[in-house]
Amino acid sequence: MELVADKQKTALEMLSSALVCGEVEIVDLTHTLDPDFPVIVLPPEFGQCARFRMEEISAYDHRGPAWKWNTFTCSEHTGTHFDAPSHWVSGKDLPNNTVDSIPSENFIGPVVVIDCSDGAAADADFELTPAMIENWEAEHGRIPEGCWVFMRTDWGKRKGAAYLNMQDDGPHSPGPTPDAIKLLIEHRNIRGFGTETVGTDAGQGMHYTPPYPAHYYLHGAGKYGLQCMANLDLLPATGAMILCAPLKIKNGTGSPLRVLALVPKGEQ
Ligand code: 23J
Ligand code: MN
Repeated sequence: MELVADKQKTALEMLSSALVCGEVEIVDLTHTLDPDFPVIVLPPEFGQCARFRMEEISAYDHRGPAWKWNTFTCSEHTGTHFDAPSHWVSGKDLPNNTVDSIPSENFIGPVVVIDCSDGAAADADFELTPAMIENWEAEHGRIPEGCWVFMRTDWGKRKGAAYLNMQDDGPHSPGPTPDAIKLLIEHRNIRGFGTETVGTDAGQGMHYTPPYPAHYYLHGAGKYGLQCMANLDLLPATGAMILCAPLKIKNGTGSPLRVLALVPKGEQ
């Protein structure tokens, strides 16, 4: 009698079993869309970002006896959201620079997390620098090409006015220096950069050269941004993957979305 060899499991079958048995866990990195969640506030001469709003169409009543539904409105850049290259002037002429045209393989991939939470707790204007990235790499290895890089600040745990941290001279929240973002793009060729703060840039990011350097360099290089994320403290420094598919808005510069991380058990 012929022996039937055990069929080798495909990568997807292995992932499926890992999810079923809890070997790989799902961590939600998304804030709830809520009218109270802060949006970026720009200097008054500029157009402003709309908060999330919801209006009831019917709720099992005379407007619709057996159904409930709502209409919501918001900016492309409200809540936990994705930034496409067309969001910034530096990326305006790139091919596939809008949320509906970005090739979808970019919406799933590995992520590394640089923990800046101690620095951000001590200084609201904490800067992620090239030296910090190199120190991180000395401990965790080189940032792989095509990887998402998340800057953990625990800013997602802030409530109310402490989130934007608006002062007389504008908002104060941590972010990367121009050189740090250039290092990640030019020498590591990352796929995108994600933060827990209201932008990929620091609150005072308009004072760098160029202003808002994360937006300027990332989108000019065809890279993506994720902002207003939550729960980055539940991710390992390396070894997680994210799913981050924006809504398919025609010519959209960004979109609110659900960001999910796949994390090996016991690594959070
Ligand atoms: C417009 C202008 C400046 C910034 C932003 C938007 C964002 O942070 C955003 O949501 O992309 S810094
Ligand atoms: Mn944005």
